[in-house]
Amino acid sequence: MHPSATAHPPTPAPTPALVMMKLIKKLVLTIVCCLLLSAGTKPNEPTLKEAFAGKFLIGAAITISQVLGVDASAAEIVKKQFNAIVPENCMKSIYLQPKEGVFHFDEADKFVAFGEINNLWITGHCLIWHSQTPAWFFRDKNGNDVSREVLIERMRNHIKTVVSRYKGRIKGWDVVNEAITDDGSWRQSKFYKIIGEDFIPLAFQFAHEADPDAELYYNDYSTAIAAKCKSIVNLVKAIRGKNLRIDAVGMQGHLSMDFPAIADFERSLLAFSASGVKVMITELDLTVLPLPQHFAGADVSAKFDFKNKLNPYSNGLPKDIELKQQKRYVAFFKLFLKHQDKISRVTLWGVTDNNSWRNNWPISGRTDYALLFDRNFQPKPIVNKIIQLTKQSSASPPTMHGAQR
Ligand code: 9MR
Repeated sequence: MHPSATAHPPTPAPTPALVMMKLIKKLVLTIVCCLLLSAGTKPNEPTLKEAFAGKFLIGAAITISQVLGVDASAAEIVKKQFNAIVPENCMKSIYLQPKEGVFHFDEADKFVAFGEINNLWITGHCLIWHSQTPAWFFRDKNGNDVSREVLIERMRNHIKTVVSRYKGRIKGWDVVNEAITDDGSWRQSKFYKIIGEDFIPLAFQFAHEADPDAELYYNDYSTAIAAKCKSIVNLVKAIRGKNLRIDAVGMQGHLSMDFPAIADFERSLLAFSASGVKVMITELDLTVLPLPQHFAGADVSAKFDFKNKLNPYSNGLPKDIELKQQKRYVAFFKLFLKHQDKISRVTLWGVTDNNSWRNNWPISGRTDYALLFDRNFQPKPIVNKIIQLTKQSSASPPTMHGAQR
């Protein structure tokens, strides 16, 4: 037998088509890897929304440039990593109704469409707030305060127009924002001064009438302060006592490195849950910058002169501070996971460090590092640490007021 009869035939030279196929395969693989990396997780790790699935929603406040695709890289992070959104600014009354009866829904419509296209839980923020309400709301044609009746009517009209426009599409509303001060007293806002404390139950009533299926929330900052917490619990009880709908208290999570103490935050979280509503951690961020003395919270009227010594990390965050921040973020996420049966949503107040409000409050023009994604649209190491936490977590036993979504 000829030796060549049992030997393998010589391998044919690769055809140009075969070479092309191999190249395309390689290219596709590279693109997939790059996409996975740029979207914020290692290829084999779950994204944030996958990691928190079945625990609570994980969301972000987004800007109109992200909605419009101008800030496209941040928008990609939102789509990949989060399953809930809230508008950082475009649904505040000063933008929606700058003049009486003249509504501008263009940006809000686009924000809602963005949420729907990307299958995100949409929260509206915020219907009634002392800040960013246009001046006309409280004034008559002579520039004097309007009567109680007129202000109630303006509130009714604003809430009904806005909530009914997005009926069935916006799943929950921050109905009243920041009505109680840190010492537990009523904020002396125009709403309070003209209408009295009834403005709150009235706002909840109007919102419910406009969309009976929407969840309704009270949202505030520094809720770990005992006196403030107590007044919010009383407020929740008063609203429920009138048989009005209130689904959750939003604990704004504007944290700093030493405020609040985790134990105080936990005490308030438990108190809100025990009052019969869900808890949401809204507006989460963690500033690493020094605050002017004795300053915490999120009072938007506070402004301090810019001082270089209060902007120490403009050229980068030192490793020790980064690690300290990671430790504190981890401690808070551990707390959220421990009470996942009471928490329905955790929302970051922004996507990347470069568009965080923290860079401009209470001093403008600083460089802060308060969020989970950096200025190059990359996940910080903390993202992976949080994801790892979800693999070990189990909730405390469900309570009567459990809030599993
Ligand atoms: O992040 C928002 C910032 O861009 C606005 O300039 C500011 C205007 O008042 O509001 C910020 O968002 C606030 C939110 O609506 C309510 N809680 C406190 C937030 C931070 O100030």
